[in-house]
Amino acid sequence: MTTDLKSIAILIPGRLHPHAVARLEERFQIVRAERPAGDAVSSQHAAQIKGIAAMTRIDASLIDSLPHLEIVSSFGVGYDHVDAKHAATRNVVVTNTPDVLTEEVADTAIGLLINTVRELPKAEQWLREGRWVTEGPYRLTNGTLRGRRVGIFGMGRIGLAIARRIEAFGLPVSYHNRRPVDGVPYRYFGSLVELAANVDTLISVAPSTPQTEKAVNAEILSALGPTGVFVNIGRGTTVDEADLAAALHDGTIQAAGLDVFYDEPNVPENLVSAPNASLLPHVGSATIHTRQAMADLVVDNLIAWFSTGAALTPVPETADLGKRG
Ligand code: 8YV
Repeated sequence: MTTDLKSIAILIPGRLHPHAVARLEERFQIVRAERPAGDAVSSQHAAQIKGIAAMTRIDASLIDSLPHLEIVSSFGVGYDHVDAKHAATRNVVVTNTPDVLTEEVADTAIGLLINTVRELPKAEQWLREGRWVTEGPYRLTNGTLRGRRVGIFGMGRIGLAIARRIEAFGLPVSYHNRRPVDGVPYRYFGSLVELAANVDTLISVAPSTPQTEKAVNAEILSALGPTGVFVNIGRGTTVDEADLAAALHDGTIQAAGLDVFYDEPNVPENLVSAPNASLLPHVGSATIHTRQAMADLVVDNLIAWFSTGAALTPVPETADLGKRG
Protein backbone atom coordinates (compact mmCIF):
# COMPACT_ATOMS: atom_id res chain seq x y z
CA MET A 1 0.00 0.00 0.00
CA THR A 2 1.29 3.50 -0.89
CA THR A 3 2.09 5.63 2.14
CA ASP A 4 4.19 8.33 0.48
CA LEU A 5 1.30 10.72 -0.10
CA LYS A 6 3.48 13.23 -1.98
CA SER A 7 3.74 10.73 -4.84
CA ILE A 8 -0.05 10.68 -5.23
CA ALA A 9 -1.73 13.09 -7.65
CA ILE A 10 -5.09 14.56 -6.64
CA LEU A 11 -7.24 16.45 -9.14
CA ILE A 12 -9.13 19.54 -7.97
CA PRO A 13 -11.61 20.42 -10.72
CA GLY A 14 -13.03 23.93 -10.39
CA ARG A 15 -13.33 25.72 -7.05
CA LEU A 16 -12.75 24.06 -3.71
CA HIS A 17 -12.80 25.42 -0.15
CA PRO A 18 -9.41 27.16 0.37
CA HIS A 19 -8.75 25.29 3.64
CA ALA A 20 -9.07 21.96 1.79
CA VAL A 21 -6.82 23.20 -1.03
CA ALA A 22 -4.15 24.34 1.44
CA ARG A 23 -4.15 21.04 3.34
CA LEU A 24 -4.13 19.01 0.12
CA GLU A 25 -1.21 21.02 -1.25
CA GLU A 26 0.81 20.24 1.89
CA ARG A 27 0.21 16.50 1.62
CA PHE A 28 -0.32 15.52 -2.02
CA GLN A 29 0.69 16.43 -5.53
CA ILE A 30 -2.12 18.67 -6.80
CA VAL A 31 -3.45 19.01 -10.34
CA ARG A 32 -5.91 21.87 -10.88
CA ALA A 33 -8.39 21.93 -13.75
CA GLU A 34 -10.71 24.78 -14.60
CA ARG A 35 -13.57 22.52 -15.54
CA PRO A 36 -14.73 19.12 -14.20
CA ALA A 37 -14.29 17.45 -17.60
CA GLY A 38 -11.95 14.78 -18.89
CA ASP A 39 -10.66 17.01 -21.71
CA ALA A 40 -9.65 19.68 -19.16
CA VAL A 41 -6.87 17.39 -17.87
CA SER A 42 -3.77 16.61 -19.97
CA SER A 43 -3.29 12.94 -20.84
CA GLN A 44 -0.03 12.94 -18.89
CA HIS A 45 -1.82 14.15 -15.76
CA ALA A 46 -4.82 11.89 -16.39
CA ALA A 47 -2.53 8.87 -16.19
CA GLN A 48 -1.24 9.97 -12.76
CA ILE A 49 -4.40 11.06 -10.97
CA LYS A 50 -5.57 8.68 -8.23
CA GLY A 51 -7.97 10.90 -6.36
CA ILE A 52 -10.39 13.80 -6.88
CA ALA A 53 -11.34 16.45 -4.31
CA ALA A 54 -14.33 18.42 -5.52
CA MET A 55 -17.43 20.45 -4.86
CA THR A 56 -18.51 20.38 -8.52
CA ARG A 57 -20.19 17.89 -10.81
CA ILE A 58 -18.24 14.66 -11.33
CA ASP A 59 -19.80 12.69 -14.16
CA ALA A 60 -19.14 9.31 -15.73
CA SER A 61 -16.98 10.73 -18.53
CA LEU A 62 -14.59 12.42 -16.09
CA ILE A 63 -14.35 9.21 -14.05
CA ASP A 64 -13.70 7.21 -17.23
CA SER A 65 -10.99 9.60 -18.40
CA LEU A 66 -8.83 8.84 -15.33
CA PRO A 67 -7.63 5.22 -15.61
CA HIS A 68 -6.01 5.06 -12.15
CA LEU A 69 -8.72 6.91 -10.24
CA GLU A 70 -9.47 5.29 -6.85
CA ILE A 71 -11.49 7.84 -4.91
CA VAL A 72 -13.72 10.91 -5.34
CA SER A 73 -13.87 12.96 -2.15
CA SER A 74 -16.86 15.26 -2.47
CA PHE A 75 -17.59 18.39 -0.41
CA GLY A 76 -21.11 18.37 1.05
CA VAL A 77 -23.43 15.74 2.44
CA GLY A 78 -25.56 15.70 -0.72
CA TYR A 79 -23.67 14.04 -3.55
CA ASP A 80 -26.24 14.15 -6.34
CA HIS A 81 -23.63 15.96 -8.47
CA VAL A 82 -21.37 12.87 -8.38
CA ASP A 83 -22.21 9.81 -10.47
CA ALA A 84 -21.67 7.41 -7.55
CA LYS A 85 -23.38 4.48 -9.27
CA HIS A 86 -20.97 4.73 -12.18
CA ALA A 87 -18.02 5.18 -9.81
CA ALA A 88 -19.02 1.91 -8.09
CA THR A 89 -18.87 0.04 -11.40
CA ARG A 90 -15.32 1.34 -11.85
CA ASN A 91 -14.32 0.39 -8.26
CA VAL A 92 -13.96 4.07 -7.42
CA VAL A 93 -14.94 5.00 -3.86
CA VAL A 94 -17.02 8.15 -3.38
CA THR A 95 -17.06 9.98 -0.05
CA ASN A 96 -19.22 12.86 1.22
CA THR A 97 -19.19 15.01 4.37
CA PRO A 98 -21.98 13.84 6.68
CA ASP A 99 -22.32 14.53 10.44
CA VAL A 100 -20.07 17.60 10.58
CA LEU A 101 -22.86 19.79 9.16
CA THR A 102 -25.90 18.12 10.72
CA GLU A 103 -26.49 20.50 13.63
CA GLU A 104 -25.71 23.64 11.56
CA VAL A 105 -28.22 22.73 8.86
CA ALA A 106 -30.83 21.80 11.47
CA ASP A 107 -30.30 25.19 13.15
CA THR A 108 -30.83 26.92 9.80
CA ALA A 109 -34.02 24.94 9.17
CA ILE A 110 -35.46 26.13 12.47
CA GLY A 111 -34.41 29.73 11.77
CA LEU A 112 -36.04 29.57 8.35
CA LEU A 113 -39.23 28.06 9.82
CA ILE A 114 -39.56 30.82 12.41
CA ASN A 115 -38.72 33.53 9.86
CA THR A 116 -41.40 32.16 7.58
CA VAL A 117 -44.15 31.75 10.14
CA ARG A 118 -43.46 34.88 12.20
CA GLU A 119 -42.30 37.12 9.31
CA LEU A 120 -39.20 38.21 11.24
CA PRO A 121 -37.26 39.45 8.16
CA LYS A 122 -40.21 41.67 7.22
CA ALA A 123 -40.59 42.92 10.80
CA GLU A 124 -36.90 43.86 10.80
CA GLN A 125 -37.33 45.67 7.50
CA TRP A 126 -40.23 47.59 9.07
CA LEU A 127 -37.88 48.83 11.82
CA ARG A 128 -35.04 49.65 9.38
CA GLU A 129 -37.37 51.67 7.19
CA GLY A 130 -38.34 53.80 10.19
CA ARG A 131 -41.95 52.66 9.99
CA TRP A 132 -42.10 51.66 13.68
CA VAL A 133 -41.65 55.38 14.46
CA THR A 134 -43.91 56.72 11.74
CA GLU A 135 -46.61 54.05 11.56
CA GLY A 136 -46.41 52.12 14.85
CA PRO A 137 -45.81 48.44 15.65
CA TYR A 138 -45.44 45.81 12.92
CA ARG A 139 -48.76 44.06 12.38
CA LEU A 140 -49.64 40.94 14.36
CA THR A 141 -48.75 37.89 12.30
CA ASN A 142 -51.32 35.45 11.12
CA GLY A 143 -48.72 32.75 11.42
CA THR A 144 -47.57 31.11 14.65
CA LEU A 145 -45.75 27.93 15.57
CA ARG A 146 -48.23 27.36 18.37
CA GLY A 147 -50.52 24.43 17.72
CA ARG A 148 -48.66 23.29 14.61
CA ARG A 149 -48.07 19.67 13.61
CA VAL A 150 -44.80 19.13 11.84
CA GLY A 151 -44.02 16.56 9.17
CA ILE A 152 -40.48 15.82 8.07
CA PHE A 153 -39.81 14.49 4.57
CA GLY A 154 -36.49 12.61 4.75
CA MET A 155 -35.58 11.18 8.16
CA GLY A 156 -31.79 10.99 7.91
CA ARG A 157 -29.29 12.57 10.26
CA ILE A 158 -30.42 16.14 9.53
CA GLY A 159 -34.12 15.20 9.64
CA LEU A 160 -33.57 13.68 13.06
CA ALA A 161 -31.70 16.76 14.33
CA ILE A 162 -34.58 18.97 13.13
CA ALA A 163 -37.13 16.62 14.76
CA ARG A 164 -35.32 16.87 18.11
CA ARG A 165 -35.47 20.66 17.91
CA ILE A 166 -39.16 20.62 16.96
CA GLU A 167 -39.89 18.35 19.94
CA ALA A 168 -38.21 20.90 22.20
CA PHE A 169 -40.65 23.49 20.80
CA GLY A 170 -43.48 21.28 22.11
CA LEU A 171 -44.83 20.31 18.68
CA PRO A 172 -45.71 16.80 17.49
CA VAL A 173 -43.50 15.33 14.75
CA SER A 174 -44.24 12.73 12.10
CA TYR A 175 -42.33 11.78 8.97
CA HIS A 176 -42.13 10.16 5.58
CA ASN A 177 -39.07 8.36 4.34
CA ARG A 178 -38.42 5.56 1.84
CA ARG A 179 -38.94 3.24 4.80
CA PRO A 180 -39.51 3.59 8.57
CA VAL A 181 -36.25 4.32 10.36
CA ASP A 182 -35.31 1.93 13.19
CA GLY A 183 -35.43 3.48 16.64
CA VAL A 184 -37.17 6.68 15.48
CA PRO A 185 -40.09 7.36 17.82
CA TYR A 186 -42.13 9.59 15.48
CA ARG A 187 -45.23 8.55 13.57
CA TYR A 188 -44.43 7.22 10.10
CA PHE A 189 -46.49 7.75 6.97
CA GLY A 190 -45.88 5.49 3.98
CA SER A 191 -46.52 8.24 1.44
CA LEU A 192 -45.75 11.94 1.23
CA VAL A 193 -49.35 12.84 0.48
CA GLU A 194 -50.55 11.03 3.64
CA LEU A 195 -47.94 12.89 5.67
CA ALA A 196 -48.96 16.23 4.12
CA ALA A 197 -52.64 15.53 4.87
CA ASN A 198 -51.87 14.85 8.53
CA VAL A 199 -49.69 17.88 9.28
CA ASP A 200 -49.77 21.64 8.59
CA THR A 201 -46.02 22.20 8.49
CA LEU A 202 -43.89 20.20 6.08
CA ILE A 203 -40.10 20.37 6.26
CA SER A 204 -38.24 18.74 3.38
CA VAL A 205 -34.75 17.40 4.02
CA ALA A 206 -34.99 14.90 1.18
CA PRO A 207 -31.98 14.28 -1.09
CA SER A 208 -32.07 14.72 -4.85
CA THR A 209 -32.82 11.35 -6.43
CA PRO A 210 -34.96 10.24 -9.40
CA GLN A 211 -37.62 9.19 -6.84
CA THR A 212 -37.77 12.59 -5.12
CA GLU A 213 -37.75 14.66 -8.35
CA LYS A 214 -40.58 17.26 -8.02
CA ALA A 215 -42.15 15.09 -5.28
CA VAL A 216 -43.57 18.21 -3.59
CA ASN A 217 -46.17 19.18 -6.18
CA ALA A 218 -49.70 20.61 -6.38
CA GLU A 219 -51.23 17.45 -4.85
CA ILE A 220 -48.94 17.58 -1.79
CA LEU A 221 -49.40 21.32 -1.32
CA SER A 222 -53.15 21.08 -1.50
CA ALA A 223 -53.07 18.20 1.04
CA LEU A 224 -51.04 20.48 3.33
CA GLY A 225 -53.87 23.00 3.08
CA PRO A 226 -54.50 26.73 3.58
CA THR A 227 -52.72 26.94 6.95
CA GLY A 228 -49.84 24.95 5.51
CA VAL A 229 -46.22 26.00 5.75
CA PHE A 230 -43.60 24.37 3.58
CA VAL A 231 -39.87 24.60 4.40
CA ASN A 232 -37.13 23.22 2.16
CA ILE A 233 -33.58 22.77 3.45
CA GLY A 234 -32.77 19.65 1.38
CA ARG A 235 -32.63 19.98 -2.39
CA GLY A 236 -34.57 22.21 -4.78
CA THR A 237 -35.11 19.36 -7.22
CA THR A 238 -37.60 17.80 -4.80
CA VAL A 239 -40.07 20.62 -5.49
CA ASP A 240 -42.18 21.54 -8.49
CA GLU A 241 -41.45 25.26 -8.21
CA ALA A 242 -44.23 26.29 -10.62
CA ASP A 243 -46.76 24.43 -8.43
CA LEU A 244 -45.27 25.93 -5.28
CA ALA A 245 -45.35 29.49 -6.63
CA ALA A 246 -48.99 29.03 -7.69
CA ALA A 247 -49.88 27.61 -4.25
CA LEU A 248 -48.27 30.61 -2.54
CA HIS A 249 -49.97 33.15 -4.78
CA ASP A 250 -53.46 31.61 -4.68
CA GLY A 251 -53.53 30.73 -0.96
CA THR A 252 -53.45 26.94 -1.37
CA ILE A 253 -50.82 27.11 1.40
CA GLN A 254 -50.04 29.90 3.85
CA ALA A 255 -46.28 30.35 3.43
CA ALA A 256 -42.98 28.78 2.41
CA GLY A 257 -39.38 29.07 3.58
CA LEU A 258 -36.79 27.98 1.03
CA ASP A 259 -33.02 27.62 1.29
CA VAL A 260 -32.61 25.53 -1.88
CA PHE A 261 -33.87 25.85 -5.45
CA TYR A 262 -34.22 23.77 -8.57
CA ASP A 263 -31.67 25.68 -10.67
CA GLU A 264 -29.40 27.54 -8.25
CA PRO A 265 -28.55 30.37 -8.18
CA ASN A 266 -31.57 31.14 -10.36
CA VAL A 267 -34.75 31.65 -8.37
CA PRO A 268 -38.00 31.89 -10.37
CA GLU A 269 -39.48 35.38 -10.44
CA ASN A 270 -42.86 34.10 -9.23
CA LEU A 271 -41.20 32.79 -6.02
CA VAL A 272 -39.31 36.06 -5.48
CA SER A 273 -42.56 37.99 -5.92
CA ALA A 274 -44.52 35.84 -3.44
CA PRO A 275 -44.91 37.98 -0.29
CA ASN A 276 -45.47 34.84 1.80
CA ALA A 277 -42.15 33.24 0.85
CA SER A 278 -38.98 33.59 2.93
CA LEU A 279 -35.99 32.94 0.69
CA LEU A 280 -32.35 32.21 1.51
CA PRO A 281 -29.42 31.69 -0.90
CA HIS A 282 -28.54 28.08 0.13
CA VAL A 283 -26.86 28.96 3.43
CA GLY A 284 -27.81 25.82 5.40
CA SER A 285 -24.23 24.89 6.29
CA ALA A 286 -22.63 28.23 5.42
CA THR A 287 -20.62 29.16 8.50
CA ILE A 288 -16.83 29.40 8.67
CA HIS A 289 -16.88 26.78 11.45
CA THR A 290 -18.91 24.16 9.60
CA ARG A 291 -17.49 24.71 6.11
CA GLN A 292 -13.99 24.28 7.59
CA ALA A 293 -15.06 20.98 9.21
CA MET A 294 -16.48 19.86 5.84
CA ALA A 295 -13.21 20.84 4.11
CA ASP A 296 -11.25 18.86 6.72
CA LEU A 297 -13.37 15.79 6.09
CA VAL A 298 -12.77 16.03 2.33
CA VAL A 299 -9.02 15.96 2.99
CA ASP A 300 -9.17 13.38 5.80
CA ASN A 301 -11.04 10.93 3.55
CA LEU A 302 -8.21 11.13 1.01
CA ILE A 303 -5.50 10.78 3.65
CA ALA A 304 -7.30 7.82 5.25
CA TRP A 305 -7.82 6.09 1.91
CA PHE A 306 -4.22 6.41 0.77
CA SER A 307 -2.60 5.78 4.16
CA THR A 308 -4.87 3.23 5.89
CA GLY A 309 -6.71 1.83 2.89
CA ALA A 310 -10.21 2.68 4.14
CA ALA A 311 -12.24 5.83 3.53
CA LEU A 312 -13.88 7.51 6.55
CA THR A 313 -17.29 8.33 5.09
CA PRO A 314 -17.96 6.40 1.87
CA VAL A 315 -21.43 6.88 0.37
CA PRO A 316 -23.76 3.84 0.44
CA GLU A 317 -23.33 3.11 -3.30
CA THR A 318 -19.60 2.50 -2.79
CA ALA A 319 -19.53 1.46 0.88
CA ASP A 320 -18.77 -2.18 0.13
CA LEU A 321 -15.87 -1.55 -2.20
CA GLY A 322 -13.64 -2.64 0.63
CA LYS A 323 -10.09 -1.76 1.27
CA ARG A 324 -7.59 -0.18 -1.04
CA GLY A 325 -4.96 -2.31 -2.79
C1 8YV B 1 -23.40 23.09 0.80
C2 8YV B 1 -25.08 21.18 0.93
O1 8YV B 1 -24.08 24.22 0.39
O2 8YV B 1 -23.83 19.57 2.09
C3 8YV B 1 -24.67 19.80 1.23
O3 8YV B 1 -25.20 18.88 0.59
O4 8YV B 1 -25.98 21.41 0.20
C4 8YV B 1 -24.40 22.32 1.58
O5 8YV B 1 -23.88 21.99 2.81
C5 8YV B 1 -22.78 22.53 -0.39
O6 8YV B 1 -22.15 21.34 -0.15
C6 8YV B 1 -21.76 23.53 -0.94
O7 8YV B 1 -21.22 23.09 -2.10
